Amino acid sequence: MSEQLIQIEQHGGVCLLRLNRPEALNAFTSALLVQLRQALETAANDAQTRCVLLTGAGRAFSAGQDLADPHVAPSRDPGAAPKDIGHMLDQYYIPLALRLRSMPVPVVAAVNGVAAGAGANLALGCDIVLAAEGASFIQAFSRIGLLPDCGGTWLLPRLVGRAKALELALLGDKLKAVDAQALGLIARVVPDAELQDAAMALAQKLAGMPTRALVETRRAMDEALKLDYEPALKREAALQSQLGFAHDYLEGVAAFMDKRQPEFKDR
Ligand code: LHQ
Repeated sequence: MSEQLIQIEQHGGVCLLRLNRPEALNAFTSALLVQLRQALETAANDAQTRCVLLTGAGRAFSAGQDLADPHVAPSRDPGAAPKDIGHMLDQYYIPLALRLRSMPVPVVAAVNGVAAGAGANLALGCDIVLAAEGASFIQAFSRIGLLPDCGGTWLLPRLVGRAKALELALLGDKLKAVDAQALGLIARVVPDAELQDAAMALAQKLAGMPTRALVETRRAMDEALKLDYEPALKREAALQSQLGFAHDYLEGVAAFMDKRQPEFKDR
């Protein structure tokens, strides 16, 4: 049996996925990337799952691409042909980033320690990012002669503006979690010892909410980034029409009128 590089735990409606190569700070090998994508696919197809929570085992969230992986490590032999590391992105990272961004349920990242390179940008692509006080974010790419991938060039300027995005990407310095929150890069910071409980509580809260409305909200916001104001207003109206025909709207309004907790079930 192949090594289990993703730990999967089901907690009611929450599917917890834990990157599990702690000895290498959860750096991504192709095997880890494949297992993560498979785990997301399974969660996407499981009607019981209403929220995904992504975190890391050990002291790191992820150190990004495993630089010792023979697929990407440049050969020191001067006669060897250079490797096309873009293949690694095409084959593994892009499908993974797209899968995360199009999950039919909200995705929470609980950043438990350092998140570097691809590890940082996959976390930042999640819907709500929580971090432990001791966690940090590093756009490590420039340190090794590369540019931010896994959506970094798209996400960073949108999250923090061009000036700070370029500062983070060009310098590749370590950004503490509290500073990441102050910049608007992530949503919340909690004390280290409270991260797992706080992230699970948040994920459970999201799992009890109207999943379809949450996912359409993400979609509408991502689409609105490409639209002018009036088309964005019209897109909201079109999506709202669809939500208005669905069970959860009926249930949400009925529960409000009846002064009881709603039971949402659309996905
Ligand atoms: C690692 C790694 C690592 C292997 C720590 N690989 N072993 C996409 C597609 C194609 C090509 C290239 O890239 C990409 C996207 C990317 O992600 S590029 C960016 C790749 N990541 C990095 O450049 C980060 C490299 N790591 C670091 O800078 C540091 O390790 C950080 C700042 C993450 C943590 O520093 P420390 O807390 O001081 O830990 P450490 O450096 O001592 O690492 C602990 C161990 O983990 C160590 O192994 P050892 O056997 O000596 O205990 C490291 O070699 C290993 N490790 N990152 N990416």
